[in-house]
Amino acid sequence: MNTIAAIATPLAAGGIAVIRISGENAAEIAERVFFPVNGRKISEMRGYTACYGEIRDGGKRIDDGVLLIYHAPHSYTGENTAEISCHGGTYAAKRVLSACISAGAVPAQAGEFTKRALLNGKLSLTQAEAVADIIAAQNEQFLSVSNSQREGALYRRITGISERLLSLITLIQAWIDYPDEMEDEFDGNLETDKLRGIVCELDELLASYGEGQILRDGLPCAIVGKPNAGKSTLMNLLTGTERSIVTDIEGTTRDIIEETVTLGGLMLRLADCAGIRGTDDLVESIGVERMIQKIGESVLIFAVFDSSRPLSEEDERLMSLLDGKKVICIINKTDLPEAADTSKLEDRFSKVIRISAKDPAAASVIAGAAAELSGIGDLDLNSGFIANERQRRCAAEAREFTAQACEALEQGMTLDAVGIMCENALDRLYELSGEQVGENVIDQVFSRFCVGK
Ligand SMILES: Nc1nc2c(ncn2[C@@H]2O[C@H](COP(=O)(O)OP(=O)(O)OP(=O)(O)O)[C@@H](O)[C@H]2O)c(=O)[nH]1
Ligand SMILES: [Mg+2]
Repeated sequence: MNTIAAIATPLAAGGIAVIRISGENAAEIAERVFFPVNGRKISEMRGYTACYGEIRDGGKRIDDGVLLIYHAPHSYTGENTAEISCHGGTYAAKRVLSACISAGAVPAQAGEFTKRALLNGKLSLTQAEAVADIIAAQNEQFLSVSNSQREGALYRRITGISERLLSLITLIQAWIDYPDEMEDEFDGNLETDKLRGIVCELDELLASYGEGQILRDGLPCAIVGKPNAGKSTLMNLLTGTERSIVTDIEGTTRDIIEETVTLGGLMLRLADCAGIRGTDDLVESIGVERMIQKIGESVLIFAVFDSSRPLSEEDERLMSLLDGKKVICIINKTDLPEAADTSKLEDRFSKVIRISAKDPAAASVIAGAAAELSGIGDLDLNSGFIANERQRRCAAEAREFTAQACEALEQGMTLDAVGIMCENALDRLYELSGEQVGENVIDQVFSRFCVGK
C-alpha cells in the first residue's frame, strides 16, 4: 500500500496545522522534508517521540515545526506514521503538504486514514462510523454516546445478538445432519422463544435509531399558541437573539422561524409558528396550516397561553390539536393581572409552567421542563445505538429474517428453511458490524469523512 499524506486540521488560520503521513515509507518521506535541529536521523527515532526542526521543499526552508513519529502497529492507522505540526496558516500547511507529495507521498482520499485503520483491524466498521459522528457532534450528550460507540458499544451489542443466532443455527444444522446422534428431542417451542427474544432485542436496537437522531440533530419542538400569546418573545428568550419579530400586532409571525439552541445540555430545534386563528389573510392562513403540520412533526410542543386575556375559542382549538402530543403548557405574561381561567389548563395538561417570557430567568424553567418531558436524560445509549441509515437497514433486515424464521418454526416448516432464514439474518448482522461487508459499502461509509481523517 502506498504512503498517503493530507492536512489533518481545518484549512483556516490557526495556531498550528498538522500534516499527517501514513504508510510504509512515512519516516523516509518525513526525512526528505523535515530536518531536526539536533541532527537526529528520523529513521532511528523511536515511536511516540518528537523533535523540533526545519521543514524544507527542495532545499528551500518553508517553515519550522515539530515532527512526531509512530511505528506500526502503534498508530491510528496501524501503519508507520509521521505527523508534522507547522504554523497554522492555510498557505504554509499546503506548502508542507506539497513538499511531502514531492517527496513521494500520495494525496489521501476522504477518510483514508480511518479506512486504513479499519483494514488494519484497529477499528470495526461501526467504530469507524462513530469517529465521523464524534467529528460531527454538536452537543455534549451526542459526543458522549458517540465516544461509547467509538469504544465499541454497538459492536459488542451486535456481537451478543449474532453469537446467540449462530449457536441456534449450529444447533439446527446438527439436528438436520445428525438427528439420531442428538441427545435431546428437538424442542420447537424452546427455539421459537429464543428467536422471539432476538426479535425483541433487534426491535429495541431499532428504536435507538430515533433516539440517537434526536441527540445528534436536536429535539424538534414547535412553539404554538394564539396571536400575541408571546411565542416569538419566548423564541427570542431561548435563542438569546432577536431572531423573531415581536410586536403587539396580532399575526406578526406568519411563516415558521427555526433555530437550534442548546439549553441545559439539551439540543432543541425550535420552530416559532404563526398564531392560531381564523383569518381571511391568505399568507397568514398558510402560516396557520404550516403550524398544524409542524405540530405533527414535532416531538415536544411548547403551547403558549396568554394569562392576561380570557381563554378564547382559539385556545380551545389549539388544545384539540394537541391530543396525543407531549406538551409543555406555558402560561405566559404572569407579570400582568390574570384574566384567564388557568384551572382549565391545569386540568387539561400534565405539565404546566408559569412564566413571563420577558424575564430571562424563564429560560432555565423551560429547559428543566423540556429535559424532564423529553425523557432524554433517561436514555441509555451508552450501551450502543443505531447511528445511521446503513446500520438501520441492516438491523431492520436482520429483524425481518429472524421474525420469518420464528414464524416458519411455528408453522412447522422444515428445519432447512428455518436455518436459511437465520443465516440470512446473521449475514445482515455481520454486514452491520462490518465483519462481512463489500468494498462499495466501505467506500460509501468513508465518503462521509473529510480528507485528513
Ligand atoms: N407584559 C408582558 N408582555 C409580553 C410577555 N410576552 C410577550 N409580551 C408582549 O406581547 C406582545 C406579543 O408578543 P409576541 O412574542 O410577538 O407574540 P406572538 O405570540 O409571537 O404573536 P404572533 O406572532 O402575532 O402570533 C408583544 O408586545 C410582547 O412584548 C410577557 O411575559 N409579559
Ligand atoms: Mg410571533
